[in-house]
Amino acid sequence: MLRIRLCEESFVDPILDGEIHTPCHLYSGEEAVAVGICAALTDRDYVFGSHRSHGHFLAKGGSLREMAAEIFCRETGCARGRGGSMHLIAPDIGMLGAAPIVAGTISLAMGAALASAIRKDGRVAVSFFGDGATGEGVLFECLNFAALKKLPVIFVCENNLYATHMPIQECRVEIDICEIARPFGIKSRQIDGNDVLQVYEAGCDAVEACRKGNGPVFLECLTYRFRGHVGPDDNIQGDHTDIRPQEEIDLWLKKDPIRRFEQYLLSGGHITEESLDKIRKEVRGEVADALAFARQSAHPAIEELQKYVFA
Ligand SMILES: Cc1ncc(C[n+]2csc(CCOP(=O)(O)OP(=O)(O)O)c2C)c(N)n1
Ligand SMILES: [Mg+2]
Repeated sequence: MLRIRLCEESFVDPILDGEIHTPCHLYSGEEAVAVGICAALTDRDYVFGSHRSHGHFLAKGGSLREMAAEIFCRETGCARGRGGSMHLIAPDIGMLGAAPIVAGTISLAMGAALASAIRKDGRVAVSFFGDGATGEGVLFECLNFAALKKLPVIFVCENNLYATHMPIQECRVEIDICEIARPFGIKSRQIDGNDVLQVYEAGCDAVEACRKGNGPVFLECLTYRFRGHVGPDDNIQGDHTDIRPQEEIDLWLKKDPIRRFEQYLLSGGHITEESLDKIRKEVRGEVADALAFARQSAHPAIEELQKYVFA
């Protein structure tokens, strides 16, 4: 979680300075969802992300250097600098891709789960998507088909209460998103997405159900982004303004998933302040190394501009 947070925060200045050109949807505040779920998976399982997937990529075990290089659009990036922040991929470790199209990878996750069921290889596929994706028809088609075929797929809705700048109450009548899976006969739970242990437990249960042929599972994780929709702030008027109520932001800052887990570890005597400091220092070093690597890497060659582009 710390690796994700420090990485995200390290992008803030380069974004504001214009050094990073790709639109960046930062994941600060939502780390417990990606980490809790991915900790329940193995390298052989599959993950599909969205436009806000830095956390999914890192939690699945993606290389920090390759992610930073991709965000800086360099040849050494995980998509060779062609994709940017929203096209993160690492097939070797099961991160099969992220995409900017809202709900665009849900059917791909279902397809991966179908392949796994046909091959009987025991792999589970996870589809991470936001509350905004519940407005897309493809989600409902996938819920039905996955339920019908009992596919090993976990639908993880990261409900951060907003789709761009639209509060959830203005988008839907039923704001408990977990309810939408029940009519399809899918086991569904709403969990505290800022409590990494709760997410992990729910992830383990869901993985077990899928491996036993009792999938799919739907998890709604309640969470909140600490940064703007895209970039560090909500700059919809061209200025840095966050349209979310300050009291709401303050409330969620108190539920910071990293601080909560640190406090849990400290108060239970599972870790000392000194070891926490050591971890922070190590991760800061890793992040600094990744950014230096990205900055030193070459841009894709101009003569390769149309290579890997398919029309
Ligand atoms: C099909 C489609 N429609 C609209 C957009 C523009 N868009 C990008 S992100 C976004 C909102 C997504 O909200 P949510 O799914 O809740 O994810 P969050 O940004 O809150 O993590 C929209 C509407 C898009 N990328 N794709
Ligand atoms: Mg949202």
